[in-house]
Amino acid sequence: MSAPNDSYDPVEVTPLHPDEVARMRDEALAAIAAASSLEELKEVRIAYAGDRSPLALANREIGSLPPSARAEAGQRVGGARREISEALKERGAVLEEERDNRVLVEEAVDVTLGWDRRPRGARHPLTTIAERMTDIFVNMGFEVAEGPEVEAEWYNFDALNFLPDHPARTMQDTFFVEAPSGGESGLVLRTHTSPVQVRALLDRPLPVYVVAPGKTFRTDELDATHTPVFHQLEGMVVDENITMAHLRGAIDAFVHSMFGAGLRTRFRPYYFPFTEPSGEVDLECFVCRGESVGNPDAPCRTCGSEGWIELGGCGMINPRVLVAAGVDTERYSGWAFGIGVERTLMFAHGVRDMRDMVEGDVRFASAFGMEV
Ligand code: FA5
Repeated sequence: MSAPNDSYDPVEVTPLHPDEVARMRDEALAAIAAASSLEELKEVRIAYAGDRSPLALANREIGSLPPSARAEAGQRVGGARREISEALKERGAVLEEERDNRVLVEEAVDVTLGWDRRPRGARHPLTTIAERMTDIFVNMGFEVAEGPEVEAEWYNFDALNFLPDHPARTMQDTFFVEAPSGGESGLVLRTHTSPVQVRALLDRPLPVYVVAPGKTFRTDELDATHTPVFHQLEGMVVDENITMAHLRGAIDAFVHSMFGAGLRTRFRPYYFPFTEPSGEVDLECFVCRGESVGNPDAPCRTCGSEGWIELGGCGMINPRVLVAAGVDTERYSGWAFGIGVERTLMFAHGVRDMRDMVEGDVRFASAFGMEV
């Protein structure tokens, strides 16, 4: 810094001369405009706005001016430094945006590229078998229908002709969600996919040909052949002149497509409140084809040497259900069935224990391949 200059007038301190201040400012602005990267701009900032920059040094000379000249010189230098600081900020913003855009392009990751060192996920075999089961009926011309998993008691029980004291309604079988109140039906976790029968009949014009795959819930203990959360495939036809022979034909077509051509089926009498007559469908054991029956030397694990495997329930829809859904029972009749998806997976792939399906061990799912 120069010594105090008490006799300022007309002495001038060169770095504070207006022309010199303007020159330093212009040089700085030109360097800022020329900076083509954030690194270059950082150098420029140090050179032209840092502590040792020409204008910072000039600023120090202000103290050597006589007091009367300090304000004007201070404004001149301060104004130039402000302009430089503004220019640095603006150029910095432009260069940062350019850098961000460049990084987005240069460091883009192609998430669709294959990565062969990590095992690829597979959809759960229950999902894929439920889709295969559904597709067999879609190929026959059936539509897919849906209903909620948290279902009104009316759809799950009343509309299906379950009397108020039917044992299936008790706490042993049903997860109750909300008690009935004010004339409104209560809510349950649906215990079967049959409520979709009523929903489909109320939603669609007749004739109706639908299948409804879905999740169902019962207060069953988890063991080798039961799980509290399982899946069913419901099927239903309501049309004119529908007989049990059509049901038999549709089930046979399903069985042949799913388990193999030529397998026999049989209907055993059974009871469901919503079908009359009702039956259970058995499928000839596709492993031993009945040869294990009475033959202790060649036992069959698939059918337990019984020769038949139970597939699900079925029957002609009880006219009371059709009436609850507003169907003219003089003109229309129908049938329905409900098949367990877990059981179908057990039979189709020889799975011995249903717990393997629900415990989430990826080794179980990956044994079925990478079917998508
Ligand atoms: C029913 O649920 C009837 N709604 C089926 C039906 C539909 C009959 C239409 C007539 C007309 P059922 O309770 O038998 O029926 O169950 C059908 C199938 O679901 C059984 O054969 C079995 O494969 C499967 N299933 C039942 N409970 C369980 C469970 N806890 N775990 C796994 N699968 C089950």
